[in-house]
Amino acid sequence: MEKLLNGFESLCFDKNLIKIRNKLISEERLDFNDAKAIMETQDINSLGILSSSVKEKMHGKKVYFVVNRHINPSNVCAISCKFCAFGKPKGHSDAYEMSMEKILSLVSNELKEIHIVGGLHPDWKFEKYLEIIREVSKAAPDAHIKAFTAVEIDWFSQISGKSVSKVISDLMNAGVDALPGGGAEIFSPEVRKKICTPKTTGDSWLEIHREAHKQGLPSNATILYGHLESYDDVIDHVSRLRDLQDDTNGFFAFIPVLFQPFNTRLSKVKPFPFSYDLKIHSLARLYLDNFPYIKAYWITLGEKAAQVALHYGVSDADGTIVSEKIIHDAGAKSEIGHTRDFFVKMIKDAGYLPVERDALYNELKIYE
Ligand code: V47
Repeated sequence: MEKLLNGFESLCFDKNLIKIRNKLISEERLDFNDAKAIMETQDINSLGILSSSVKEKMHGKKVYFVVNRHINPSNVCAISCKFCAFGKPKGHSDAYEMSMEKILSLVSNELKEIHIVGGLHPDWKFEKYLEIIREVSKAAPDAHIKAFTAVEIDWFSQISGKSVSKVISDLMNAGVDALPGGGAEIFSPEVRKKICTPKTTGDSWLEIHREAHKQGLPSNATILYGHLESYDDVIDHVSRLRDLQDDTNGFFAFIPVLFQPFNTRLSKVKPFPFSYDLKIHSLARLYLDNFPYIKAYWITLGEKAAQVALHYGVSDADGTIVSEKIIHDAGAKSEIGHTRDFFVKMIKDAGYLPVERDALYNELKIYE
């Protein structure tokens, strides 16, 4: 926090940020007006000083990454969200279903985290998803499995007739170690209606994570931004997450996911300036004072922008991923995966200390 004490006032030309700096020093929680000031500021450099100071107070120079892999067993999806280019109706020429053999061929014990999500398949039974988890868990006993968004859990509950609580305990018994943060999109019912009806509501998404945390299953949370949302929608989203985290303390990371329009039914959405990405990551770090990690999702941001975001409150660079499909179907320009060495260099070149982690944020190796 030294940077905030020494000379901040002489650099900063936004008096609202000076107020926020004073609150951070006196450890006072930011409120709606502070969040609005962050989203409206023109003083991006000072915002970076604020958010990186808080990040460094929490983690020093450490920035985490994980050797992970994404697996999407099928893109067949019973619903069609306007922002999504991945999901396909059954029988579509681009629809696919992986066999168990194919899924297991993607798994290795070198991986520390296996991230499994996919479409809401109209024919697959809940038992099939449990079987995938059991088999992956057997094939890679040292890897943590982070699988199925709250939207999938809601779907499993509908197709199996089991309660959300039972679905979660069955998944945990099969080998799920954490839930990914996807499906949160934006909680505002008005915007959600425009981009993804008839998906799980924001309230249900939050209740499913509350139940997971109650059962000891940690999770992440995302926001999909850069489409039709207003600043107030963004602030409402992070406020609801902060409230839930106050109750459960079950979230690890918050992940801003930048909307990619290509091949989607929202392709006419105008691009936002890069300052908007930096504001969202900074807001996340400053407002979500109870979230341990803010993640830069390099797949949507692009590698260079993700590196810049390390100076705007980000403490986690996600991971190797190997082969990303959901966002690349919507035109992401980043690579589909990267090596461990890439992250070590990317983090070091930004002036931070790379720390390899597992899915539960245990530190595995510090790259001095
Ligand atoms: O919820 C779909 C997003 C998400 C598009 O928990 C799109 O560690 C941008 O949740 N443009 C899934 N985004 C991704 C996700 C995630 C990613 C990395 C790490 C973690 C984690 C979770 O993908 C969906 C949706 O918001 N998505 N289509 C699109 N066109």
